[in-house]
Amino acid sequence: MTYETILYQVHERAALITLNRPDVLNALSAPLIGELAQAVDHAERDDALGAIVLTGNEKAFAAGADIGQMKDQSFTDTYMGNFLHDEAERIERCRKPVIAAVAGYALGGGCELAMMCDFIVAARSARFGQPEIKLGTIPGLGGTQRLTRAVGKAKAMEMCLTGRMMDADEAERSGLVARVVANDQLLDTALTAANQIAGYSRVAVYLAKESVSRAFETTLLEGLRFEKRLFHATFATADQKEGMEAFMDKREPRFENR
Ligand code: DAK
Repeated sequence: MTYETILYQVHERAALITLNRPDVLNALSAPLIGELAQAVDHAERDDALGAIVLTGNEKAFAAGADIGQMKDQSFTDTYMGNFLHDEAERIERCRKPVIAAVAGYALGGGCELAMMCDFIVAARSARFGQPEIKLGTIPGLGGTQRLTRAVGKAKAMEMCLTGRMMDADEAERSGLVARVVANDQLLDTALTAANQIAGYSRVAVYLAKESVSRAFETTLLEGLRFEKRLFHATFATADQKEGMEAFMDKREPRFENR
């Protein structure tokens, strides 16, 4: 498969997808989002892979949707064309864990894309923001919702209303990113985590992802019930038997994803 706006590589058991429009700070054009959705699909269908890392370059993860492409669209164009929606949904639907490895700017749709991933590892250089207000519009790909759930109302409201960016340390303190690492450690850290995840029982990984994700969609009581059922379900898998037997035998488990 050849792509024009992204790069696709495999590192052991993880796919590495790199946004690749450096001249425009990886602005999210329709072709880029389309190729990203295809690449996620490709990684999801490859049984040899257990996780995906999504990254940009040193200057930008992505500086938002492509303003040149958006600026002349009418309400009808964006509404009837369902602007970037189907492709973005494909990424959200991915069952394999997706880690965002963010250096430089993650703004607007770029910040929203990073937040769609299961967790974010940030380089010290990372800057997160929802600057749409400066363009006379508002976030449209989850910024007002996911950012608010991640960092709380006060900071989300401030960022969406003023367009202020957060640096990596503030993002980590606020719960937006899982870890901050030195710039030159970013990809290694994200790929190591992806390969660690890919080495576990895939059934257990999917169930864990599903259960944490449910916390964003339901009440605590329903979420706890859901988690308990999934926990019970793991006892129907061979991997749970293998994992616990291996622990008792003091050896490494051999998971077969069943
Ligand atoms: N779109 C297009 N081009 C962009 C761009 C963008 N978002 N961001 C940067 N570029 C281009 C610049 O125009 C410049 O191009 P040339 O002049 O070299 O041709 C090149 O990238 C380098 O940028 P700068 O010269 O501006 O670089 P600086 O270091 O001076 O500044 C910056 C970096 C990130 C602070 C600045 O570029 C900037 O403010 N960029 C715009 C950030 C922004 O406003 N982002 C939000 C865009 S709105 C939805 C889906 C998605 C969305 C909404 C709905 N649905 C599914 C409903 C998303 C909306 C958005 O993201």
